[in-house]
Amino acid sequence: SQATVAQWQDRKFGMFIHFGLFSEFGGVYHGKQIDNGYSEQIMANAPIPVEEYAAAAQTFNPTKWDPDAIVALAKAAGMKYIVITSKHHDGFNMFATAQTRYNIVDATPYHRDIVKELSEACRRGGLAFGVYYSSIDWHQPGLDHYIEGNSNPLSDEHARFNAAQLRELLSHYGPISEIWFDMGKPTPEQSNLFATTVHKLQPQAMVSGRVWNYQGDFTVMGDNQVPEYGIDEPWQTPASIFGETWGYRSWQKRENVDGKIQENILKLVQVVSRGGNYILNIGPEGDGSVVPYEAEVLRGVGAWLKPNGEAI
Ligand code: JFZ
Repeated sequence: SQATVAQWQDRKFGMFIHFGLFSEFGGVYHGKQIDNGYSEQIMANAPIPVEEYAAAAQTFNPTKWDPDAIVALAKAAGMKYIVITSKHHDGFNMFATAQTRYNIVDATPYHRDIVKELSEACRRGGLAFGVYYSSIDWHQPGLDHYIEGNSNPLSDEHARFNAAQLRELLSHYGPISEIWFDMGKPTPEQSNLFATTVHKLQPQAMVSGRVWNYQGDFTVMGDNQVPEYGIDEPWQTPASIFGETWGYRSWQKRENVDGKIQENILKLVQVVSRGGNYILNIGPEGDGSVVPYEAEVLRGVGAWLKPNGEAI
């Protein structure tokens, strides 16, 4: 409905979190810095054999993950919502899913539902909560892995698996503000299955345009892309602080924090003044801790936004 869309648009500024099994690698494989793509896609970029990648779950134990501190950071930045990767292209699930044991609760020593605990922290802190959900899954049996997997149509079995996971995400985590679908090449029927599955269970949940086939509720701009002028539909610009990665990269150069703060204030003002929604990413480390540089950037944006936010 119009009210739902207006509510989503009014939030204007949110936190994106790319956190998953890939965070444990931090952009490094067998001692080598993997620099030919985003670090959250290291499985495909290195490449890492499926079994070897999956074995990393046995030591994935993000004990420094603190959802209330993340919510406090988002609020200090002036953000109104958080969207976290429930499942990225590697197929590893950061929530308790009954569809596969390849998830944070069943396959790691951590045994806790990251998505659940963040959803509850958001509720406590008064922030809206949404999830990123990758339609492609390099862990699916029989799937042509990696790059081929990015563009191949989904099998009907895989589409049913995704729909079952969507029902879980929409049933067990309270109100969901948006489902950030990404990538894959679903058929029109599959895109429709995903969008209607969302809307049936939570009519207010906004579906990202990357569900494809015109089934989305909002348009996602290219990463870090700010359009020259407003458009007559709900839209969002996703931005990563470094441009080259969304997931944690241990060897990332982190320079000129003041410049980075200015850059993000400018993008935020451009996006919001043109009617869009700005979602700025952090990529926590494998132990769950927030990268100090990223926290500094967010706090810097918030320090400017507090006295000036009303004007935009
Ligand atoms: C996708 C993912 O593949 C990536 O790992 C990350 O999660 C990012 C937020 O989304 O990458 C894309 C998808 C679409 C565009 C650019 C990067 N695009 O349309 O410009």
